[in-house]
Amino acid sequence: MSSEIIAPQNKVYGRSPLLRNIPMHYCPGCSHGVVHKLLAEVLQDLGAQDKAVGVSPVGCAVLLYDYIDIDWAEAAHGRAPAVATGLKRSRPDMHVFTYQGDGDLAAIGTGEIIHACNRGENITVIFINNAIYGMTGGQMAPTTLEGMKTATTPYGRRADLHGYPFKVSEMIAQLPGTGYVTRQAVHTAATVRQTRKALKKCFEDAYAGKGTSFIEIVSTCNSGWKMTPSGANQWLVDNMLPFYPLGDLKNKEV
Ligand SMILES: Cc1ncc(C[n+]2csc(CCOP(=O)(O)OP(=O)(O)O)c2C)c(N)n1
Repeated sequence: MSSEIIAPQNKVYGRSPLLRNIPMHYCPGCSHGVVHKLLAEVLQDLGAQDKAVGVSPVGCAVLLYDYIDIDWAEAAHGRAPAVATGLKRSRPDMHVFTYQGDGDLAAIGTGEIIHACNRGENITVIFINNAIYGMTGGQMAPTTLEGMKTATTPYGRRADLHGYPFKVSEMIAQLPGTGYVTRQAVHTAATVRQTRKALKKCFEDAYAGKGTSFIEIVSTCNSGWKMTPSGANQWLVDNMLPFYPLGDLKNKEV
């Protein structure tokens, strides 16, 4: 099909000019690459190449700053919301965002994310929930499902021993400082399109001063989960989405 007859909002391939042409370091099937591409497209749509600063995490996405041609800061594990707070307060004219995994945001960085959202910092938070510590070898994360096998829960997560899986977005939506809180995924063309729309709204709302925008993207880590890419997508549908249902959790119009 020729690209001319595909409406721009339906395009799920092609390369944004903001996406630098470097080799991809992610495992085949990893959700991070898809989200990086969407992020580049949304920043391009917003004309934000010279008006955006991202704060990249520690985790598999640590090299995010290499992929997208905007300004970046790199934060210590879990500290991205604190760094983003400083950036946004000193440059309110910029789109400021963090990009964090579940180990980064929901374990070591729990304090930072709760307080940044409770203060209502006008930033966008992109939260990649793959239910595992991908970079360090697949250990249990706060969002690991009950029964899910990881490197540190080889017989499956047990709530009585390891605690309950943490629904981060539900908690974040309770905080008065958040404006838009949504949970999306990128395992199908339809969910990729929906995530692109939600991501754009996140940036627009935070820029308009509506408080913190928070987008959780329910993701796969097929290497850490020890599955094929398509097997991981199916596992996400069968196990992750019933516990982490997709959709908007809060949409505060200010
Ligand atoms: C202060 C600190 N503690 C621990 C680590 C080790 N560490 C690096 S990445 C990581 C987990 C990453 O998992 P997640 O944030 O879920 O991202 P993913 O790799 O799955 O995308 C940990 C614990 C570190 N680099 N710094």
